[in-house]
Amino acid sequence: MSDGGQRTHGPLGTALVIIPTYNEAENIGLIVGRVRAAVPEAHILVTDDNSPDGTGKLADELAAGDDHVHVLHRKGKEGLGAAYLAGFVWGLDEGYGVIVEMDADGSHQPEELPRLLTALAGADLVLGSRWVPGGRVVNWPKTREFLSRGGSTYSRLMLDVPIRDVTGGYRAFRRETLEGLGLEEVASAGYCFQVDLARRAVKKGFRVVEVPITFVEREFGDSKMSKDIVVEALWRVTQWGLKAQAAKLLGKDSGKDTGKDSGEGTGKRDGSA
Ligand SMILES: Nc1nc2c(ncn2[C@@H]2O[C@H](COP(=O)(O)OP(=O)(O)OP(=O)(O)O)[C@@H](O)[C@H]2O)c(=O)[nH]1
Ligand SMILES: [Mg+2]
Repeated sequence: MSDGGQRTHGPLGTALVIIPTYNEAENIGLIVGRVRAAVPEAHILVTDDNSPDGTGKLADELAAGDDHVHVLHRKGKEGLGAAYLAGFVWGLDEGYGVIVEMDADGSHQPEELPRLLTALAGADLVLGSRWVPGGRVVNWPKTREFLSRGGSTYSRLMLDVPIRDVTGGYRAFRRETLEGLGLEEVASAGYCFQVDLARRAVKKGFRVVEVPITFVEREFGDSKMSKDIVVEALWRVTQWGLKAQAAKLLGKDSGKDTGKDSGEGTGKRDGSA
C-alpha cells in the first residue's frame, strides 16, 4: 500500500468491531473470544436482530463479564444493512475512532484485523479483499466463488469503482469516513449494502485501500444469503450504474448529487484495480 503522500491521516483512536448476528449461537462465543485475543484494546458491539436461537442472550452473558463487549438488541430481522447502520450510529455516538465490520461466522478472521488497522493508518477505508493478489477463499463451492467474483466485477464496471472485492464485508472505517458517506440516505438491506458504502466512499474522494484476506467459509450455523438478497443487489447496482451514466451524459457529476462532500478527500482512489 502506498501512503499517497498528499493527505495526512490523524491518529486512529479506539476501534469498535461491529458483529451483526442472526442465529449465530454456535459462533458468537468463539468470534468474540478471537477478537478479544487478536486486538485486546478494541471493543465489540454485537448487533442482534432478536435471534430465535438465543444469540442475543449469549451476547449479554459475554458483555456481563467483559467491559469491552456491548450488545445492541433490535426488534427483529431487518437485514445486514439495517443492523450495521444502527451499529454505526451507536459507535459514532460513543466516540470510537475506528469502526470495523465483521461477520460472526468466522469467515472474517480476527487474527487478520491488525493488518487492516495498520493499513488504515494511511487510508480512510480499508477493505479486506478476497480478489487481490494474496487474497483467497477457503472451502467455498465454485458456484459461490463465481457469484461473488461475478458480482464484484459487474459492480466495478457498472459503477466505475476501482475495487476488486466490492461486496466483501470485512472492513475498517475511520469515523470521519462514515460521517462523510451520507449514511442517512442508505436504503440497501442485503449485501449490496457493502457495494453502496464502497461506491459512496470512492465517489466522495476517500482513500480506499484493499488488503488481501483469507476468507474461510462458515463451519457452524446457516447462511442467511438468499435469492432476494442477490436480486436486490443486482437491481440496485444496475440502477445506480445507469443513473450515474445518464448523469455523465447530461454533463452532471453524479458523485456530488447524493449528499455532502467530505471536504477532506484528495480525490485519490486507491482501491487496487
Ligand atoms: N443483525 C442481523 N445480522 C444478520 C442479518 N443477516 C445476516 N446477518 C449476519 O451477517 C453476517 C453475514 O451473514 P452470512 O449468513 O454469513 O452471509 P454470508 O457470509 O454472505 O453467507 P455465507 O458465506 O454462506 O456464510 C453473519 O454474522 C450473520 O449472522 C440480519 O438480518 N440481521
Ligand atoms: Mg458468512
